[in-house]
Amino acid sequence: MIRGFLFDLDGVIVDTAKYHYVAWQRMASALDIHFGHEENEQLKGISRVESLERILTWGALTLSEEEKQHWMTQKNAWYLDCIAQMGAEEILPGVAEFLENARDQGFKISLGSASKNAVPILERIGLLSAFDAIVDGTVVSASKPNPEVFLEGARRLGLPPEACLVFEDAAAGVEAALAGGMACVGLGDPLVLGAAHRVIQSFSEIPDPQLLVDSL
Ligand code: B16
Ligand code: MG
Repeated sequence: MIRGFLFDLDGVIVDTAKYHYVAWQRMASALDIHFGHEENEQLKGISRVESLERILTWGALTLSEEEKQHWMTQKNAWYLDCIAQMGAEEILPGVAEFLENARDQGFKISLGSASKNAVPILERIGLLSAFDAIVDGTVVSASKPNPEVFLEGARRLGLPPEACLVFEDAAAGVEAALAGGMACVGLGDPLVLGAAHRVIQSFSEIPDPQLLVDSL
């Protein structure tokens, strides 16, 4: 029986992929590497360091550890500029209502995000208090599709993995949820997220959490 929800952040609660794109694009263009929307799609759910490694591989560029550190700091500074103006209006459709209903129905709720910026983002959009636990990139080191981020979320909610349902927008995240032995609902393209138990376009489609759980 599902008693807990584990929410990815970027692409599930807010669309920060567009801001990651701006920041990585700026870096790639400074390094003379092609970086388009197709490449950005492949970085969804992937940690900052692994994202950098992938971009360097695409550009066949080798950097020293110091240079890599420099570009990660620079990329994050550009990203922080982008998210500085975020507010509650950026919460994706139906999310706030779904979270409220989930709490009312007694579900436990954790974040399971690869981002190291998750807490400031949740503060800015006013949703930090909606979570019983926060597991983010400052807590875990293994990148999705490793299930660590969701296993730690389940542990912090005091639930076994099979009692948890993960919400994910990235193929790597769906893979992580399944590898952790959890149910998974994908948010977005069924062609990308087909391995999930169910794919929806938005939480507005199904505002009643118990109904969604019963449909799996
Ligand atoms: P940061 P999620 C992930 O968040 C993003 O999808 C991914 O594109 C990003 O590189 C990663 O967080 C790290 O983010 O640079 O802020 O630490 O989808 O797992 O919530
Ligand atoms: Mg995501």
